[in-house]
Amino acid sequence: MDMPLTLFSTYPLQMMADNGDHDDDDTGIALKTRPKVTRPPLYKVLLLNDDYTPMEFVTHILERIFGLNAAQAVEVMLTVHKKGLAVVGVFSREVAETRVMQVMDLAKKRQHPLQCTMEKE
Ligand code: TYC
Repeated sequence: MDMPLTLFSTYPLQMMADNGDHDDDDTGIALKTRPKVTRPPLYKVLLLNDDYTPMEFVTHILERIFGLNAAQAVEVMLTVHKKGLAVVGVFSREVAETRVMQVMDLAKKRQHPLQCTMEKE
């Protein structure tokens, strides 16, 4: 009987589980093999310092886009200000891309030179 496809939708695991029995060389003997499961890569989102973006704007970004509370946002903003950059979060590729875009869009709208990038962990 055909199984409905949705039963096998197991994202983010990339292969479905099975019973691990595979008669790969047609010997009639089913050997156990480990199903290969891999996790999707994670991406660090980095905020970069500059000399012009107001501290209040960066703090606002960290609260609104990255969900930090006021104290955390000031702390991370000051880390970027002093050290030149900081990791502001680690996300799936899609979420990281969206957050970077949101930061860059808001910075552009307000004409601040703030830079936000992502890199694979
Ligand atoms: N260096 C900026 C200032 O003195 C503040 C700042 C902090 C800018 C963090 C960017 O990612 C940044 N106004």
